[in-house]
Amino acid sequence: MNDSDKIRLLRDMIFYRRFEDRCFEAYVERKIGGFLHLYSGQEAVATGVLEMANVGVGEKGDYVITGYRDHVHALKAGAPAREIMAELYGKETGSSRGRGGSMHIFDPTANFMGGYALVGQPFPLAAGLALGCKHKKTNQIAICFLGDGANNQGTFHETLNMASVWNLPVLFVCENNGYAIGTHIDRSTAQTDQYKRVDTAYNIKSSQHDGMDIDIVMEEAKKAVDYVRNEQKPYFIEFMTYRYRGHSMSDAKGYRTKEEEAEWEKRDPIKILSDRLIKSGALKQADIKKMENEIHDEIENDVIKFAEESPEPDVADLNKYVLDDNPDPRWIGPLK
Ligand SMILES: Cc1ncc(C[n+]2csc(CCOP(=O)(O)OP(=O)(O)O)c2C)c(N)n1
Ligand SMILES: [Mg+2]
Repeated sequence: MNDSDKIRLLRDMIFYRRFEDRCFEAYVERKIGGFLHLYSGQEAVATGVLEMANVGVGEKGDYVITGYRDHVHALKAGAPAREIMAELYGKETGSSRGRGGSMHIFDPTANFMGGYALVGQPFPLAAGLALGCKHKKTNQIAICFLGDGANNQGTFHETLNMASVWNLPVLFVCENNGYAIGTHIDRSTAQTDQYKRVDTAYNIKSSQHDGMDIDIVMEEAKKAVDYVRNEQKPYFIEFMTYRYRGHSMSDAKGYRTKEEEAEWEKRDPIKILSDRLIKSGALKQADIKKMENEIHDEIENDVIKFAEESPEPDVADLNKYVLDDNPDPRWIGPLK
């Protein structure tokens, strides 16, 4: 990968960090309501993995699916930032027409299949997407991102077993940030190395890597993506990472220490890549400052402006996207 690609990736990650910081601010201003789970600290995982996949090419590309911490995955998959922000604002122009909110970003034109509130829900859906790819022989794969906590759900075990038995082209990406809400992984999970839970039990190849260094993420993700596509088999890749903010906006982080946070922040994914690019002479500190300013302006003058100025959904449309011609007689139809 050449310097200009690395600079583009740095720009992506700075954009994602600022996007999320701006979400935080808009939430405090009560412009955004409901649940809001931010991804700051974990950017190298979604950015690096999806850089190695076939995304941003519309419906011929790979499928991407994840849980509720979903903004950055959707952005990197190619969903427009404006529409994601408008969704968070509950506006009609949002990616789910303002009906879904933060946890339910969905963009079929980017093959971004959501955005799910229920922990573990995307596992079987990812297997279904992969089964479709296999049947249609399209050479697409499904990429399922989920947290460490999700691996204690029944859906994880059921899906990994089926994916292995049926040789489904699905890449499971475990974002191990050490916590499920306020519960440290040591208190919830017998085998804390997630990749060890799948190789023997489900006969799926698996590995564990640093998730803070995007160069490592890309190198390992490339091998995993190629394996899934070429062998038509699942792979489970685990990245060790950290979320800087609380689980959601209502979390004061009382369960962890400032020292622990500071240790992880030393290995910030944006810092690692920018230091490397400065050291190699590809960028100067002033170039990064300029990039940050441009991103700041783009988010204010385009993304936020679009969300603020977009209309609210019309109350008359309350039932518009609710199934209302379901032939099942038990279906009572839309509320009158
Ligand atoms: C089926 C279900 N059970 C419980 C919850 C409540 N809940 C929301 S997030 C979460 C923890 C998930 O942790 P992890 O998978 O590690 O993801 P992270 O938040 O760390 O990204 C739980 C238990 C839920 N949303 N869905
Ligand atoms: Mg977690």
